[in-house]
Amino acid sequence: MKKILILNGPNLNLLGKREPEIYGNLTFTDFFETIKEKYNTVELSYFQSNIEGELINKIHEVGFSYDGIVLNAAAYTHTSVALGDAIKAITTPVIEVHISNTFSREAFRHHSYISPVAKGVIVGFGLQSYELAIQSFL
Ligand code: CA2
Repeated sequence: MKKILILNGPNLNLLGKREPEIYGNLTFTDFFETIKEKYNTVELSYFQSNIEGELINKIHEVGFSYDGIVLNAAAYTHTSVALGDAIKAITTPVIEVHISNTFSREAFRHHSYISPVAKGVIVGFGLQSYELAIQSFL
């Protein structure tokens, strides 16, 4: 069975609880339960942290054995050289996802330290962005 990790960055624990006009009203844990059932031919796991170093540790932990990482680094996308370096150092392919269309938002969201080292990027399809990434790994 393929192993895929969904890795979420800062503030994504607030999904479904704040700013529903941008991010929708489903909590990520509810969404995760539905996709675990839907994609039951893969071993899906989920980790969220608001701490940059914890995200990097997780990338190191799974990055040589898993088949894929679906990463929404949230605001660290636009700031973290360290996350970009971590992805560059591992062998597991990473797909960068975003819920909102970052290109229709503020200019500082147009740059990503993840995109150059990602296998691909899926932006702006709501929570479906995660599903599209999983499908591409299958
Ligand atoms: O659209 C995305 O998925 C983002 O990665 C979300 C980040 C943002 O900084 C990126 O530019 C684009 C923000 C995540 C914050 O999530 C919240 C969810 C609910 C309420 C408040 C924040």
